[in-house]
Amino acid sequence: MGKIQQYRLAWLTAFFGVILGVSSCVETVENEILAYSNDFSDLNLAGFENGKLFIWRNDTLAGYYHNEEVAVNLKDLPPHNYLKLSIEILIHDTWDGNPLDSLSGPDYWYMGLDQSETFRTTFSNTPCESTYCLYQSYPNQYFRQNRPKTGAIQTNLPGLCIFGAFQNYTTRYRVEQLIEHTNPDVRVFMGGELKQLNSPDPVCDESWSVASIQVFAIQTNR
Ligand SMILES: [Ca+2]
Ligand SMILES: [Ca+2]
Repeated sequence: MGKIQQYRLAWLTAFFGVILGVSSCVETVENEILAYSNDFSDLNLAGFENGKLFIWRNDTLAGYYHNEEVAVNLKDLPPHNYLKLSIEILIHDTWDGNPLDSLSGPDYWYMGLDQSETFRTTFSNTPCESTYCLYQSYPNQYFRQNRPKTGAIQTNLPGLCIFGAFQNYTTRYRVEQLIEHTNPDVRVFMGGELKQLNSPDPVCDESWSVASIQVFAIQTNR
């Protein structure tokens, strides 16, 4: 091999080495498909477990729920190595957030795929003063001390039950999660673990409902 050929070979090796190095390090999205979208406006509960609907302020919602789990089973999703979930939920009435006082909290909300819980947090709808504040974990996982309603997309809604006559007692959130997943079928679940031992009607004291669920199938170059 002549000197020029050796030089060319070395150069080509370096060149393709850089290309391969870049492509193996940087993960880019090749395809993103909205595989499932349900805002319950057409009363569609196909594939649901514990699905139930009610109308609140001219909007059809799934719920309302207390210490319950709701799930939707989806089949034949487009090829993917990630799923992105975007779920809008409404947190009604007197959620208490983080406190470990054995009477009123923590008030957990969680979600996950198949058998795996991927997100667990708490919400608080309580007024927050300098002398008294029940913090929530959202938008982080439990346990973090964020002020009530941190990360909300809407707060000026009345409560559903015990504080149905009062503004600012329902809070709307859009919870988003990007999760590694490849199987064409999936079970998306979410649930509440609420505690209100000093209330004669805990379901009226605090509850939650689902306004919409979107599932995106994402394929990257990996
Ligand atoms: Ca409460
Ligand atoms: Ca509570």
